[in-house]
Amino acid sequence: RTVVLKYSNIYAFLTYLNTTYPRLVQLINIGSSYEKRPLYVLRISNSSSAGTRPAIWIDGVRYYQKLRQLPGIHAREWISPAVATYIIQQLVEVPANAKLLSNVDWYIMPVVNPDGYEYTHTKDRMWRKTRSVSSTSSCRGADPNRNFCYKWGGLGASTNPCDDTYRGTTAFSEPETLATSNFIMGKSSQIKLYLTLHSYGQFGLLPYGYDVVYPSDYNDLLALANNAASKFVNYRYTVGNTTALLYAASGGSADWAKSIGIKYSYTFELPDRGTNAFTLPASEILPVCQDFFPALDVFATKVATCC
Ligand code: 0X9
Ligand code: ZN
Repeated sequence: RTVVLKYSNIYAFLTYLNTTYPRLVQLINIGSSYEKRPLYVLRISNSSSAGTRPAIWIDGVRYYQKLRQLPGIHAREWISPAVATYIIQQLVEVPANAKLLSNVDWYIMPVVNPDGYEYTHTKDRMWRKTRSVSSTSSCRGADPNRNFCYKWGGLGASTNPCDDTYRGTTAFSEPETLATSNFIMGKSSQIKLYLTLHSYGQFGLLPYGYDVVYPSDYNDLLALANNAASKFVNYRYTVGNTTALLYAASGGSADWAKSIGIKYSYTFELPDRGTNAFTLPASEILPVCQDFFPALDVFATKVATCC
């Protein structure tokens, strides 16, 4: 049975983990959204050197006893917080997954855009952006994935506050992207892999996405992504350069993560391929999560010694 959760239920789950597994998890408040909801990152580490080991960042997933749908950076993409939360639950509560914790720390932020998430539950299921108020328009919100500072304001980002891909007034105008970037910057020597979960399309997307540009170590990123994607059984993903596979879109979080020196930076567009699009049936949530999870072993193994 799938239950649609309010953001308060997410706090409840993260708080529950924080009190139940104090030696394994640390709940970190990294700031507040425009509407003053707290922004949370969960650190998962079994090591006394937590905070100094190689680490993996993931944004966008959620699972709690029974799996429930939650959104990530784009409010309507409910499967991404679902997968992020599932990952949290598996890493923290399933002893068989302990090997995933043996060499790396994990930083997981299930909901980057809680205001938009709440809005998709209460007012408009298809809302995508943040909920900030504009001084020049009655339209609200900016696209968080056009609001990061790397190549901000270039191709594929709108200057119109009423558009779904509105870039915002400035880079990091949105408190959600600013807080997220500040936190990651503070851990940038530790974080070796940045993974942002979106939907839909079933793509593993590699930098860059602002234009058809390939980083010099593209083949390293491609080899790891292909290795990870080879673990998927029921949902096949197409892997390649973001712009070549999708479209150019500047100010994206994965481009920014790559630009600050995080070697492995990926955007995964979770299922489906468009049949149900953003409204993936609840019956597919758990299969999508279970299919995705084995890829993390590939990432963790690489990150432990990569760079
Ligand atoms: O347009 C986006 O932000 C992403 N697709 S979505 O349908 N989930 O909105 C793709 C982002 C890929 N990254 C860049 N193009 N920079
Ligand atoms: Zn998205």
